[in-house]
Amino acid sequence: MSQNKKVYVAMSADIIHVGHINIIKKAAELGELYVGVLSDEAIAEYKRYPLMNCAERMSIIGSLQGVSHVLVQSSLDYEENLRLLKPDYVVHGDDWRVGLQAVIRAKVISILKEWGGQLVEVPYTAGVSIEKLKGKIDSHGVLTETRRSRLANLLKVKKQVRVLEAHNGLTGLIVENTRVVKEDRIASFDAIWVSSLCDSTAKGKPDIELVDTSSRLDTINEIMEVTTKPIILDGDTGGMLEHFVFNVKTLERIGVSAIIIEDKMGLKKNSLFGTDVEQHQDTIAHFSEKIRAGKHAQQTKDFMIIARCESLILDKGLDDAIKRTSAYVQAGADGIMIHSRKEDPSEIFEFCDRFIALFPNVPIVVVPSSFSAVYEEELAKHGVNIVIYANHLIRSAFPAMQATAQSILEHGRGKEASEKYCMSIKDIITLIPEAN
Ligand code: SPV
Ligand code: MG
Repeated sequence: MSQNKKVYVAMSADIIHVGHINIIKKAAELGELYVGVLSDEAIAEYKRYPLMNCAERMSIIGSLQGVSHVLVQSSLDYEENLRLLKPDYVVHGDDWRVGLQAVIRAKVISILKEWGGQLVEVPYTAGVSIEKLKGKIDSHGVLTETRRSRLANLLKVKKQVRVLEAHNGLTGLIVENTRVVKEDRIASFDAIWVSSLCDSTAKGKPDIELVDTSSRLDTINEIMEVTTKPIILDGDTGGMLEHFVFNVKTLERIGVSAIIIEDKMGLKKNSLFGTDVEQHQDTIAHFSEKIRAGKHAQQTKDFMIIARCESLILDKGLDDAIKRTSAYVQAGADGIMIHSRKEDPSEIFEFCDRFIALFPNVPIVVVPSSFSAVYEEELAKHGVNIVIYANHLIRSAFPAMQATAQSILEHGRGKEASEKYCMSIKDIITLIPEAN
């Protein structure tokens, strides 16, 4: 090898296959090899949470022949490590020329140019791809423990976790697989929200805790069959304390990561009705007792019980919201959710600023349905750790389906609806592959 040349390779190294070994061999022939192992956060940003943590992956890479140094690459973007090392060569498989990583590749080439470095591309090793291998692993499903702990793990490595609702297998697949390239990063959803509103609506029922626990568990199981991402369940009021303790154990056993329960009692109505309908808030003492009982019943360390405060929904004011959420944290809540039905997010911001001053390490959840103009970054600035898009898949599906039904009636045939609102027959029959 050429001793005075520096070579840089970045990889996630979560599953090592012969393609990685080829790249490492080629790279080591060019000079002293530095391998940047993607941090857990960087992997979680564009794929799902890694199977092994960063320290474990670094230790595996460090023991491979040809690797001289191992360091962390803390984002998909190579810039930080390239400027640190100023390598003569970066080596990568040629498969990144197209697809989601093409933007990252272009940036690597342009930074290397600054000191005359070069990108060396190794022909893609036919037949192996991490995505394929991961697909094979995922097709066997994900183990209960692994899925259950994923939310707590994500919260350790990500400043903010992005969640979208799913109410059946198909919508679960959309949350699992949708990705968008944004400048030099890839955006995806981190977790799945099983909403009471959407689960009920999909079954043609009102959101009043009418859909019973067995039916909610069926929905969760259907989603679990085809996904690997962590699940946060909308647990409504949590029901009677005596029932809640049983349900916590059931949810843990099947691999749900968190339940959010709201401080209401009596006949629960959807929060977005606000004070237009009669809704009653629970007492601090009783709701705290429910949280305590749930935490006491819990069998695993990673399951989370998150307390949702309805004070702003019920016009009780910020002081009441702070008083209540503080009590819920003292009772053992692993996080709090603050809800609002105002279009303006300023009361949410103010709440978060005050809450963080009291409890800097307790995760805050928000559901920006009414204040939907707010950006995730703005919420992050106010310390919001979990953003839930709580109802968007069902809200977008219903008008599309209704327009299709109306079009068939208006035209007395299906052609117009097919052309205007439907995917092709070929696409729908191949949408779900028969084999992985
Ligand atoms: C749900 O998605 O069912 C929720 C959030 O509880 S909200 O509908 O905004 O109350
Ligand atoms: Mg709900």
